[in-house]
Amino acid sequence: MTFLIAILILVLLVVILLQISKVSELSRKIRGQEESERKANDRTALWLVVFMIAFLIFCVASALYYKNVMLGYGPHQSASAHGGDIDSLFNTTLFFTGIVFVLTQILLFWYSFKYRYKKGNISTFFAHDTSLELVWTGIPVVVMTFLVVQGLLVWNEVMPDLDPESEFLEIEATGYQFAWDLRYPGEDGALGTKNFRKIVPGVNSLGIDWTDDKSVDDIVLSGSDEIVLPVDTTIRVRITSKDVLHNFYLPHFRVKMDAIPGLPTYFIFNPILTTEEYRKNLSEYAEWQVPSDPDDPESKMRWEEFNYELACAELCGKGHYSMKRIIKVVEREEYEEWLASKNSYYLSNIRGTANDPEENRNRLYPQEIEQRGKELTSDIEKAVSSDDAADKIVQLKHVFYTTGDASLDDRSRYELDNLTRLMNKYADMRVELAGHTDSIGDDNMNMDLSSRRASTVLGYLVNKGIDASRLSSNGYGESQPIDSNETAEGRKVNRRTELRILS
Ligand SMILES: [Cu+2]
Repeated sequence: MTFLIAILILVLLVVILLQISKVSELSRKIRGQEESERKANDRTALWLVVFMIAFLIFCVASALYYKNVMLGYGPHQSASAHGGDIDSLFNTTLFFTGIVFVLTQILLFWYSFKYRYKKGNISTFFAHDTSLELVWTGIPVVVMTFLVVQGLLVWNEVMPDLDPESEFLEIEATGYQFAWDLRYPGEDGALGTKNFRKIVPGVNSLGIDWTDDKSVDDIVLSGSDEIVLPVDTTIRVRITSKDVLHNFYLPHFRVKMDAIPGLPTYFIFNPILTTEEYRKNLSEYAEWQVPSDPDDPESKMRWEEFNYELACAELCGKGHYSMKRIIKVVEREEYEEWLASKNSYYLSNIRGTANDPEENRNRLYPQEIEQRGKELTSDIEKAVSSDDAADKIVQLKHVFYTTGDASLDDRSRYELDNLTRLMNKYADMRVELAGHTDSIGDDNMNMDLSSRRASTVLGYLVNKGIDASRLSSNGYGESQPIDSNETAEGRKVNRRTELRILS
């Protein structure tokens, strides 16, 4: 029995020894793992610091590398009067946010390094610190207030209420999928009123009210025309949209505004650099002194091909990109010339058509009177200088009578006043006034009517002080048609008053 107990004790001792050696072997293993984990932690922490340094260097270096393609730096100085203030506002914001950015990155990575796992380290716990709260609330409040006030000052430069009496050019931009309609005021400097109820697709797509005198000389640029603007001029852009949200963005002038259906917006800017001047600035930079077409070394330099751009800065649909337009800023005189070369939309597309409002039909606009004066002057000058008898006949295209009667329509006055002026200019000119009718009606009655009409014109001229001895009048009735009497148009041409220069 004693022997048995001794053997059992021995076996148990062996088991204990074996277990002890196992435990020490296991603890040796664990100790090694801990060591390697510690090393891995140290390595990661160090790499984080290395990454931080590389990342900050990359941020600064890439900003410096791309400086010259960013607006506000290098060649892309602002082309508008207020743009410099926007650029410096961006710089001020960049300064403050830059400090915060660099500091937070350094702290983030440095703390990851410093407070990596170390045996025996215990985190400190604190629930509240009033002075810290004050610091991280107070500093942003002060900085934000400063930035907001600066921003408001700049905003007021772009959105002032202009005195309607002051000198400025107002144009209107209407966005739609996918283009802009640009409307310029004509000589009167004022845009006519609009009403969406007056929109007629293809005819009056802007809904301009043609009965408003201000709209008569308005110019509407067609889709691909350059938008020409005068330099050193306050320009107010009225911005609207016909369908979805668009955005009128002139990056080089630092202006950008949403075009909202039903809610007209605007901005004001003053271009200070013409396209030519801007190109000249660009030409001083090496990256602009390369051919504009990389495949063609003979092509123009990049700076020569530069143009200001209008872009739609709202993702308004799949044709969004095609809303890009070229803006050309020129000297005042060149702008005036360009504007004068553009025709009034109303006078060239609406006037005299079925779309011309009823109340405009019996009116004559100053532009038309001027145009008619020019026409008659050149017709008479041609007749005077020509030796051909056929050229001696000038049609008085804008002399009208009441139907079937010889009394003058009120609108004839302008043509006859022009004729009076020309009769005074060519003081020895003797003329015959000839009345003609179409073939409708009785021959004798037509003869009588045409002769009465011619003598009405003669009477008008005598009344205006032209010596009666220089004038004669004759009625030719329907005897000398110049067009077919079978059609209404032909008859209209045949009913006419002519001037024949006798000497
Ligand atoms: Cu758009």
